[in-house]
Amino acid sequence: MTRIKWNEFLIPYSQTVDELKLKFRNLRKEFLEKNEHSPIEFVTGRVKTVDSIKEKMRRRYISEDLLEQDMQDIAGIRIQCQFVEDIYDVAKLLHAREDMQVVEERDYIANSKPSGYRSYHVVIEYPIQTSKGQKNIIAEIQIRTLAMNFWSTIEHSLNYKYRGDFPEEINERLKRAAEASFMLDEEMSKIRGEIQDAQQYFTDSKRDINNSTKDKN
Ligand code: 0O2
Ligand code: 0O2
Repeated sequence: MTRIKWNEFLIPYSQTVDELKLKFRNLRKEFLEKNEHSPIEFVTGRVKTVDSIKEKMRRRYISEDLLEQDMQDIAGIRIQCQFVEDIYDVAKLLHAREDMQVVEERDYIANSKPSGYRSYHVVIEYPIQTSKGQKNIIAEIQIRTLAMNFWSTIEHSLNYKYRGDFPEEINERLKRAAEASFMLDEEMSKIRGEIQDAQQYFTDSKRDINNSTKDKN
């Protein structure tokens, strides 16, 4: 078995994350500049650390030869949305794009994980141009609301502390917090029209103020 040269191995993943972050952030900008509601609120991304890759290889019995195909989140992008409805709009946008190919989807919103985790995962194949020509890279895009992200960030940090083996009381609290986060998303969806009108009003007023300041100068 050849030993992986990690620095070299991760270069295309880092390029993938950089390009995707830029593209999705620009998509948000485009919506805002056209004065439309953007289904994308924030975009973050990261390349999995070597330690984390090795740990997942052991846990999932992934061999070095199959690493590129079988570990789908070495390049990870996270798209946060205001409303649950936005998540499905983002998923549609991903399907319609010609610069990437959706290869798998996991809807942990309709089917939340036993932990209470909710998110929509889209696995894509993304072509990058390297010094040796084109290379297709697998990347995982996690689409979630701000509330889902809040819950999973806290649960993820606690996981580091307890290594998944939560005391019963914490487990119960996390489940209750997941239900509260679900209800928050539902409430926000119900008043979505009101919130969007308010946001539109705020954007229009800001533009009027900017224009009148420009006129004065
Ligand atoms: P941890 O473990 O959460 O503490 P910039 O382009 O300069 O604004 P930067 O600094 O490169 O961005 O990072 P960015 O894009 O703002 O966000 C990096 C964070 O994204 C990571 O934080 C992760 O929390 C999060 N993230 C994004 N996508 C994924 C994903 O698919 N999986 C996971 N696990 N995390 C993701 P940290 O501090 O690197 O890590
Ligand atoms: P990281 O970088 O620490 O976040 P597996 O890891 O085997 O369960 P698989 O089949 O690769 O999963 O894909 P899945 O379940 O679609 O996505 C795994 C990723 O989803 C995790 O990455 C987390 O980012 C997130 N995730 C899944 N379940 C949970 C959960 O219960 N709580 C939280 N907070 N996040 C979850 P990793 O591999 O853990 O890496």
